[in-house]
Amino acid sequence: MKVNLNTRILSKNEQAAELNRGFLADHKLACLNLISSPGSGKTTILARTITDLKDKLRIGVIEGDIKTDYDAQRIRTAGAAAVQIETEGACHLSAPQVNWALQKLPVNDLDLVFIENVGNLVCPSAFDLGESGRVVVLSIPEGDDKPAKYPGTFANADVILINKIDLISYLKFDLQRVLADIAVLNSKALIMQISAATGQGMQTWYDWLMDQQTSR
Ligand SMILES: Nc1nc2c(ncn2[C@@H]2O[C@H](COP(=O)(O)OP(=O)(O)OP(=O)(O)O)[C@@H](O)[C@H]2O)c(=O)[nH]1
Ligand SMILES: [Mg+2]
Repeated sequence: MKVNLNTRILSKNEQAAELNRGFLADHKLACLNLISSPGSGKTTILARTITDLKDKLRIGVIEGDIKTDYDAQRIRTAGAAAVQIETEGACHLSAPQVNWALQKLPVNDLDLVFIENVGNLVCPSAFDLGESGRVVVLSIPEGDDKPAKYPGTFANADVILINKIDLISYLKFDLQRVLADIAVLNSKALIMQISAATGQGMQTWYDWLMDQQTSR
């Protein structure tokens, strides 16, 4: 038997990511993978987005947490369909898990699927889930050194949301340093300063989201 060593053997995760990409394309669905540290505000951003865009964009959410379905409950309370994945210890979501969750969402009635990854600035960025875009959240209380310390995650973002901007005057956070560090890592990412608590800056985020849906 002859083995062609130039043939790339896809890993189980990559195969599932390809399946997800095909499934999302067939259903004309945009899909955004949301990555951040625990507590940066991912679920709060999603809940506010769902409420504010309820007449314009039909959103479904895949929630990833090590344990509990608390976040899926928050999403349902905000008015969107949600499927919770409990990873039972794993620090990131995998493409096969997302494949399973996509089958459970009412995809024919949706325009956009968010995947809220497990709170972690390291592992999630290494796993392709088949998403059409990556959104990384950095919140003010985490500190202004995070892009430099976790470069892989910030380098692969399409959008970087700097959340909890309402707290900037209370904490030592050098916004210019963050912007300069991100510029070194990623010149194409859109950077938006927002507060999911007060609504500040959210319109820019909504405008970008609406563009994602119409460009499918
Ligand atoms: N001041 C302020 N607080 C916020 C903002 N966004 C979120 N929070 C608070 O931050 C805390 C964490 O928010 P979550 O939305 O649960 O964060 P998360 O990233 O989903 O957390 P995990 O799912 O555990 O990773 C909550 O107490 C929120 O009310 C904001 O813009 N400003
Ligand atoms: Mg959450």
